[in-house]
Amino acid sequence: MDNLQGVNYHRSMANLVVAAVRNSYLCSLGVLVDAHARLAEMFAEDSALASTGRLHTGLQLLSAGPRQLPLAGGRSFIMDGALDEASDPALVYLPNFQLAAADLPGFVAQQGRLRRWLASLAERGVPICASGASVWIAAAAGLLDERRASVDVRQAAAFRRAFPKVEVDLRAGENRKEPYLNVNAAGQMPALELDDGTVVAEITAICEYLDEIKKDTPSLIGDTPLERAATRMWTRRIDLNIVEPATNGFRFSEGLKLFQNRIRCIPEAADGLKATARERLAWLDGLMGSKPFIAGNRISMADILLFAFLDFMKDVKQPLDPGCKNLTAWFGRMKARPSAAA
Ligand SMILES: N[C@@H](CCC(=O)N[C@@H](CS)C(=O)NCC(=O)O)C(=O)O
Repeated sequence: MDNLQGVNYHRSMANLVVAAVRNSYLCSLGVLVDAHARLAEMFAEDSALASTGRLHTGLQLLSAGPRQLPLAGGRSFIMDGALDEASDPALVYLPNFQLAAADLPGFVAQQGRLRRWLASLAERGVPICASGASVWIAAAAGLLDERRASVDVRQAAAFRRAFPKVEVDLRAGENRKEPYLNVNAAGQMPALELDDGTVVAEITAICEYLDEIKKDTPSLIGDTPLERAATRMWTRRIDLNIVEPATNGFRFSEGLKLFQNRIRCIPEAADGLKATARERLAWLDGLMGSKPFIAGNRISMADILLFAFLDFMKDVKQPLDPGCKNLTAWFGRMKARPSAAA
């Protein structure tokens, strides 16, 4: 136990404040309270631990609303006090709470006192953790600006609109599980959720939908049946022959750790898939000749799809072969467009 000498347990375990709003899930706190109690017992019973420090469990359950707080599940709980009764918190935890997604923005806007209290503690360096819907409160208090947050996928679109300076972390594979599968049964991003709850998925379907409803800008699909056919032909060739093999090549090799528990991965296919994408790029390079854009003289969805994925591929060890001179020049022209920087 010698290596524990000097660690300030008194400080590190002291004064945990749980600041709850109505409909909070305080039951999950049972685990935390039990852990504290067990640690306190260990410190009391073990003479080696007792000599290194004293465990002070200062858990306070504070209400951001009335003292008798209604909890999720219809019960209520008499809290230890109000926010201003916090005694020098070393850590603040905001538990998840239950509210319909549509009501969240309004509810969060009403929590001005809690937001100001959190902001002032954060300024003093007190760590603040939030789970579930409480992430909205932390974001509204300005604690997450320019940072990442995990948000329930059903709330992700509304959260993005409310807090555009917070990145929503979907890399943890939530997209391959319920409840996201209710949004997009294919388990992939992007998915476009409309105000009436209808979902459109698949990149090309989303682009075509947006292109059709936005009549005041030039079409990226085409203005005539033939232009549209050419865009769809090239888009399909790029999607099936370049994007899919290249991204699966990545998923089955460099991305294997991230993807192996989400989808069927075939590591032995990775090299072949990458080679397929390279060959099809070389094929496309030959067909490009001096055409300014993939489908001819006008920019289209085919250019944007390929540009976006080549930009991704260069970061995952599948850069465009500089020998593909026409495509390299085209990529440079695409990158120089102001929209590429947006
Ligand atoms: N065919 C799909 C492909 C989309 C795709 O590859 N999405 C990637 C992100 S750009 C994704 O969801 N990756 C996470 C995963 O596959 O679990 C589409 O057109 O929407």
